[in-house]
Amino acid sequence: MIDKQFEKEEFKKSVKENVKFLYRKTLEEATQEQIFQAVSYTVKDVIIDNWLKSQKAYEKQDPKIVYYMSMEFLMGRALGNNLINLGAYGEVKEALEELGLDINCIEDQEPDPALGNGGLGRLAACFLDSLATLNYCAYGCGIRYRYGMFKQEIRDGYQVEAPDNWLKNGYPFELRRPEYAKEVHFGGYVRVEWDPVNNQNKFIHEGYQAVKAVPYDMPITGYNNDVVNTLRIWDAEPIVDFNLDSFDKGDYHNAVEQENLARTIVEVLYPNDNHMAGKELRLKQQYFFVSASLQAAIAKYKKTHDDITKLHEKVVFQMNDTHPTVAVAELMRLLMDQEGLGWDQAWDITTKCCAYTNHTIMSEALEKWPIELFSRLLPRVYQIIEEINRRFILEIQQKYPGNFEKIKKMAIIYDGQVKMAHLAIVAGYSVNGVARLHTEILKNQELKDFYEMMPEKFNNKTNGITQRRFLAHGNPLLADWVTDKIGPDWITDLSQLSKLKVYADDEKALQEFMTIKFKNKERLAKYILEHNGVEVDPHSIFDIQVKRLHEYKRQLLNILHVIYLYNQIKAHPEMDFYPRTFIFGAKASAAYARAKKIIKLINCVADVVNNDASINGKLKVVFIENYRVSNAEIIFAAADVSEQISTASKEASGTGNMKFMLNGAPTLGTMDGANVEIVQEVGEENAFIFGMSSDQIINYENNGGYDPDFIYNTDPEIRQVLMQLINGTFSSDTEMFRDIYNSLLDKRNMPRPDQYFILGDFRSYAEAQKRVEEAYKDEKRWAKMALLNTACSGKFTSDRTIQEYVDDIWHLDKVVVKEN
Ligand code: 26W
Repeated sequence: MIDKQFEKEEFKKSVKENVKFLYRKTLEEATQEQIFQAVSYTVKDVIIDNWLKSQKAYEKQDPKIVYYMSMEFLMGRALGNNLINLGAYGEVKEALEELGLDINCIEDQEPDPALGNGGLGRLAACFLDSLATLNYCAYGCGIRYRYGMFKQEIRDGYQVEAPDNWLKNGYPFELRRPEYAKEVHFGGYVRVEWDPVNNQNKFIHEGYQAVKAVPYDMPITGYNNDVVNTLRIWDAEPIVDFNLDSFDKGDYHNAVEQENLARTIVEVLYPNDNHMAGKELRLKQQYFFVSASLQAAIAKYKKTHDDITKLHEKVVFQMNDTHPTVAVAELMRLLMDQEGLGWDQAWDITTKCCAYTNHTIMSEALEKWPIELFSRLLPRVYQIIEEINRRFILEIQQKYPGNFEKIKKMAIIYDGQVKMAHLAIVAGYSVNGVARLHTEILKNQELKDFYEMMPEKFNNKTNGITQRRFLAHGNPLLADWVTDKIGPDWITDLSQLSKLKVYADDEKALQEFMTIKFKNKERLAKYILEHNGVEVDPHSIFDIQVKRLHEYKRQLLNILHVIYLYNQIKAHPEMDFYPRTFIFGAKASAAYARAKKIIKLINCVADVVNNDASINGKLKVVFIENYRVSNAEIIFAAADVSEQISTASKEASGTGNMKFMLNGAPTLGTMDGANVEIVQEVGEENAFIFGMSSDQIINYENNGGYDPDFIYNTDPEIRQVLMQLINGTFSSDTEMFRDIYNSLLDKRNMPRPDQYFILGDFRSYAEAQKRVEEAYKDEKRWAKMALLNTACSGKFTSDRTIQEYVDDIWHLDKVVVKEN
């Protein structure tokens, strides 16, 4: 049912009024950005009614609440998504047209709230969408970074980072909630005092610096169910005139430092993905949002419950990787020092409230904090971790008497460091991986000792994505076609897509499907022309790799193969070759020099290939600048081939792979992460699988690596490609790509050359690419394959993932908000 607010006339009136009220302008005078704001306020108004209604329903029904604790939420734009979920996109589009406005232009005015890096942050955003849609009460807890993920500009082929000042015009979909502010304390020391009344020690934290945490709430709308949940992100403000305790009075320097602390703490998102830097400010950020969120959760619980020992019946904290793991010690602190519980009771509650998700096995991503830093910054929390560690070591000794290896491998504090994953596993009641293969690797390799000691904690939750954003909003043509064929239920039940299988041999349906793909390719071609100035042919195969730039994801393998194809075409101009457009999009962490060089290489290859008239436009290479959620939606819809080519065992799950599949692009990939399950769903004949298996890779790794020299010396075509990195083919500066060349071959290169088996998998990849070309030439076969990818993607909805979390870990209650 359409809300009154979204009746066209009402809506138009409201937009005009907002423009007047906000900017003292008429619609004709207002800029597109101002109109975006006005439209958003109209939409927010409707959302706020549902938000209040949801709050009322929750108060009445008292459901268990999940707090999804995450340093990152990669939300993407809110306006279009909210309109989809409110069932009002069509009406609003028409209303805007009647006002002479294009909804796409209006949507384009919104900055992408990019408060995340990549997979982990986007997963958090998909989960919030599914939680609201499935009628569960959930809070996202995070940080309101002033500057989110940097904007990527490409200058002379290099990545240049520009600040992302997403709040500069004010963000319409947030609400400041100063009445829920909390204090967070850093530094200082702990004084112990005997408490004769309760017959126990009292720990008093003194000499600290305090920061005020102020929450901003963003509404998370469910699909067509009136549910509005909350993403609560914390801003930091100086404490002045806020509970300044007597200790601080007159301490001018401390006051100034507190002011600085508040100013820096939420300033910027660390743009590291899968690489731990050990920066003090990052630990401050973690403790800041965790402490504030826990305080708020406990306060909320106590408003309507008087027995804190039953907290776990109403509350669960899900820790999105180890980044918020300090939560377990902070919860202990709050339960003991604030609520007055003893250790055993506090531990019992904590271990029933906290659960941990692991998102990576990359060893350089594992968070370990130096004791010195940790104990200085969080003295009381560190004391608690020490005690957790002491008790855990006793447990190890009891279970494995005399086995010091176990202590060495499992201790929470060891080698001068606090190991956050160990803390999360010991204190959490659930440990999950994010795809079947990933969970098996955790159990049998990375976390083997923990799995053997506490097998009951380990479980798998294969990731998913929300079809509301990545099909309904991102690919309206295909969404309408699907609805036309099987009805609209797929929007909340993606398993319905399997009904499309009956069209796999229906020529008319296949043609419609491919016509939509073509139109989406034209849309992307237009985007590329506007943003990159490169003309690409929508009749060519759109072969796409978009994701963070990382060596393990092997964009380098992709571009080396492009060079190889280029050489082939040059050497055999008469050769039969189906035109191909290789499209890349990727941000590299600002400090990751080799990753940035790979971007430069892609752009240098693009320069040469795209400007070589002798190849008749058979090959094009495009690097899409500033890959982010908003352009991702357009990119997935237009893909023919989905590149998922990580070194097996390294990609925990991947979620881009699922977005491509949903939009009808077959996977060209390794048997890694969720690719394994994608192939299982769609059938091997509808994917292009290549490369070494995770077992083979792990086996090599455990036995000192493999020998890329052998390949270099015996495969002249690969050798030619490598030579071209350093002989001036792609840069007159022959040193430009020396480091990349060395990384593949140089034995002095630590820990070993070609760590990611690029040469080892090259031939197998090239053969798989050949199979892609053959398949694409057979139009009917390709159409069937593409359609079947969409039809078999039902498993990969985040609705399914969330329901599994609810059934196995969270045990939430369904709430009813919308009365029928
Ligand atoms: C401490 C620096 C740091 C920052 C981010 C370490 C690790 C991370 C993330 C855990 C990296 C990440 O985003 N992992 C991705 O998580 C996705 C969601 O589960 C998976 O689909 C991806 O395979 C995984 O790389």
